Amino acid sequence: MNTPSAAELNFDGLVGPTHNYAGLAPGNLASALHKAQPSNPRAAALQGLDKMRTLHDLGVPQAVLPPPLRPHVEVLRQLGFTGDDAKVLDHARRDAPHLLAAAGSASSMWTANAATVSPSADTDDGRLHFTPANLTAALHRSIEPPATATTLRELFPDKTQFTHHAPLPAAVGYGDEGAANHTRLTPGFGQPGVEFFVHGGMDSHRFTPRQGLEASKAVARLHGLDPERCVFAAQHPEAIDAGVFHNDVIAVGHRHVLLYHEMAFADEAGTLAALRRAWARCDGEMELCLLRIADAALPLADAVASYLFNSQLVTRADGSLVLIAPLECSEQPATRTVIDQLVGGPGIDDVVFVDVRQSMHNGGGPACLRLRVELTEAQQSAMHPGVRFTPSLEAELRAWVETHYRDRLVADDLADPDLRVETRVAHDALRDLLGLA
Ligand code: SUG
Repeated sequence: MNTPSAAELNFDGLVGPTHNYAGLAPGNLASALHKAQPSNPRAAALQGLDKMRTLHDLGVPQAVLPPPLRPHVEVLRQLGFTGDDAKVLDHARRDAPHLLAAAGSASSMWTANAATVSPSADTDDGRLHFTPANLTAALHRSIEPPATATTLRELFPDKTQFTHHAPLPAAVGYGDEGAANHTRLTPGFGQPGVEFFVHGGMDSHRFTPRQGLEASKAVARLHGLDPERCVFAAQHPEAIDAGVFHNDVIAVGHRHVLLYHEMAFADEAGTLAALRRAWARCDGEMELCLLRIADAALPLADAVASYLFNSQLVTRADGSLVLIAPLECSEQPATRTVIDQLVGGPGIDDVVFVDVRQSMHNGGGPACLRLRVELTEAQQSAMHPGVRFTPSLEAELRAWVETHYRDRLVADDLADPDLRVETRVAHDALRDLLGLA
């Protein structure tokens, strides 16, 4: 149960004004399916704010992470394009549209990939640790870490409370996609828990796994975690080939509950045994609740299409657990049946469906859009207050979106000099609004 001294905040990525569908993401079926369709950045950002408001109204502490400035002209310069910004963007549009798309992606919205976070209850120095993900699997995401690192340092500046590590080296086998492959289970906020790291297995044929075991182990070392309360498990290779590019597409955990699909892990029995052993090292009477969804009940392809496992599991103000599921889950019969059976049973008390379709079309469900940070009361006081989600911040953010966002974007627009100006003005206005210098 909640101890009053600590709370889990969900930091949702604000969708940036260049949100578009470029088909850039390896192993992500939705991204490939929606490639080159027009996007609606304004709707995407408003859907994100709607989701935050839903959680806020449930009594779940909510905050925002601001997006970096895009297009990222510097990466195009690094790749050999020269001239002023307008020329660089136009040359890329003509000669290498895939590079323009990478420079223009708003992919930082999926903050589950921003970093791995270990709360102070788990770390040997009693500080909260952040390691920004290196995101080496694709160019458009590999340019995120420097800005993410800067933002996290800005929001969590107090060195006595927070430790910020550098992203891991960018080498084959060290790919790190952050919290999307990291789940923390705990008998209660503020208490030591189990840190569960999932990496890509070796036998996928269609898609290359994104998360390396060596990367997960390095993060656990950097964060000073107790090895007896860490579990490392490989993803099932068939799942990766079926479009499970991150573990959070096939499993979700919160407090004492882990909801997972039969095909999530290469060695299901071994993984569950390791989780139980690690759980036994945590204090308290609370039993670990492992909710397994069989492939016969929900075939892997349906699980990937509906994104059931990319739901958020959150604790409502009254202590009950709520599944925040994508609207698509209510529309797909097999998923809907599974949810109806889960709700009211052990572990999950209720379900709320949210419409994040603009993000879903790029393979980003509710859980992709948030980074969980468990903070003690002192740490909550030490973080930058301007990003705490409140109804008044929400109103300001809605007005900001309405003012600065387009409602249609296609590939060539990323080279539009007007868009470059619009995104800069929006970026500066947002920093003011959030009280960032
Ligand atoms: O890295 N999509 C992202 C989606 C990330 C979802 N995050 C989690 N599962 N935690 C990705 O695959 C698509 C961009 C494009 O194609 O335009 C993209 O990057």
